[in-house]
Order: sequence, then C-alpha cells, then structure tokens
Amino acid sequence: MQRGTLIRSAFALVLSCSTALMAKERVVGFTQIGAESAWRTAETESIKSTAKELGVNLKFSDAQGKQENQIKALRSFIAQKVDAIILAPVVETGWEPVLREAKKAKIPVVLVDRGVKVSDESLYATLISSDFVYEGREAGKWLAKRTNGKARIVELQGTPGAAPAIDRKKGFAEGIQEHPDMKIVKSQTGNFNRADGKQVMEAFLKSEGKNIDAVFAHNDDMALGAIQAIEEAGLKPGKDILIVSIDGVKSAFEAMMAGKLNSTVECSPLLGPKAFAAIDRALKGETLEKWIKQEDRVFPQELAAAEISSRKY
Ligand code: GZL
Repeated sequence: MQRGTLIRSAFALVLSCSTALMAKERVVGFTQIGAESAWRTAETESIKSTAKELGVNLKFSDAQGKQENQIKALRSFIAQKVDAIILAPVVETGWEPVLREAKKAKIPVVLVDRGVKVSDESLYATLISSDFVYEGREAGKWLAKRTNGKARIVELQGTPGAAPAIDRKKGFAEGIQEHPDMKIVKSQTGNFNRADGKQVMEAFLKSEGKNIDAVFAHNDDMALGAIQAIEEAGLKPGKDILIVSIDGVKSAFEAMMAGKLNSTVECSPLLGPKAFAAIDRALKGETLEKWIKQEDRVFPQELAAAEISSRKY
C-alpha cells in the first residue's frame, strides 16, 4: 500500500474512533435514598431532568431508605462500568469498602445532599450539599428571637445517623445555647416523613400537653405532620404552639400563609445541574473542591406570600 494511502487510512481510522468516542453515550449510576419527603422527590426530579437534558443515560436506583440497597446499587454500577456515580448517602458511615471498589474501578463518585465519614477523602470527588449546622442554627436563632429566649421545645429529628439529622440538631443547640430558658423537653426521630412526624407529635402532646411552646422539626414534612397532630388535639398550630422547620418546600410556604407554620429554613434540592457539572470536571481528570456548598435563606411566615410564586420545588 502506497505511503500516502496508508497515512490517509490511518487518519480516517483515528477520526472515526474519536467521533465514536465523542458520541459515546455517558452512563451515570444514581443511588437515591428513597422518596420519604417532598424534598427528596424534588431532588430526584432535578437529577433525572438534568440527565435527560444532557442526553446522559441515568441508571436510577431507589434504596427505600436502606443503606444495604445503596451498597448493592453501587456494586452493580461498578460491575456495569458506568462512567460516574451519584450517591445521596442515607447515613454518614459504612461506605469506605464500596467507595474503595469504585476508586479501584476508576469511577468518580459525586456525593449529593448528604456527606459521609471516611478516612480518605479521595474516595469521593466532591460533596454538593447545604450546610446543615447553619440551617439548624438559624432555626434556633429565629425561635429564640420569636420567644424572647423562653420556650419549652419538642424536637422532631431526621433519620438516625443521617448527616442532616446530626448537624441540624447540633446547629439548633448552638442557636439557643445562650438562652437558658429555651429547653428541648422531648426529642425523637420522625424519620423525615409526615406520618411519623404526626405520630411522634401525638405522643409528645400526650406526655407534655400544655407544656409545649414550640416545635423544631428537622424537615417540613415532619412539621406538616406535627401541624395535623396539634390541630387534632384542638390546639392552633402557629399560635398555641410555634413551629419552625427546614427545607422550604412549597407546602411549607402554603402552611405559613395559612398561619400554621411560623418559619422554614431553605435547603435546596435542585442539585442536578451542579452534580453533572462536577461529573464533567471529574471525568476530565480535575481534582474538585471537597464541598460545593449550597447557600440557603431563612423564610419567616411574613415573607411566604411574596415568595411562594417564585419557589421552584
Ligand atoms: C437534606 C436532605 C433531607 C431533607 C429531608 O439535604 O438530606 O432529607 O431535609 C430529606 O426532607 O428527607
């Protein structure tokens, strides 16, 4: 074969391979915690719709709230040799072995919405999440101001071991610490869902009755459950018992407009665009910052009417 022909055919081969590579569909595995709250559903929608817009083949797994299901999904994604993984970790611990398997397979893992405790931060590309300590602290500070530093508080915690539950509790305690007359008289998990939040609030009302001045709920769904329990007990939520929560979902704004919820601290679930941008950077070999922090705002009741039309989740 002539030298010129050889070079031309080699060039054609390289071109066709690179075109094929460029056209190669990106495959991303996403293991989601579950569908326990309106916030969670909004996060899932954000990631799925962004994947669709970008033409990414998203392999989605709903773990029904179980870590073992997330670990199974991660191992399946690794076996399928996906290009990258998005993990919303249900709890902070127990991820090291499977994250080592992903690292060995050279598959970048982007954490969304909750962090993990690992001995080696290179096991994940980055964490895209809010600052839960800030959220809890702002909720505590708001309540301290609203009650002039005097309140008997019941707390509805998120799921045990989850980063937002641990850090929101910590932040709230910081927010009220300089007010000795603000006391958490009962604290129990409502698992971030409305039904459990209602059930736990019913138990608090039975045991504490008129001794409750305020509720701090780690998310809006549990706050909405508590509102139902308070009403069924013949009391006025938002008046007889103040309620402050976190997430900023639309139903929380509706409850604030109805005077039943007093304040919510935003926690954006719209993490899809940032998750895929981080994957792009990781696949180009970039070393990302370990925390891409979401900025959140506090929404007291008086802002709800003006803000609700611009809420995106
Ligand atoms: C926060 C997220 C929490 C929400 C809850 O990033 O992990 O989990 O606050 C959700 O509504 O269930």
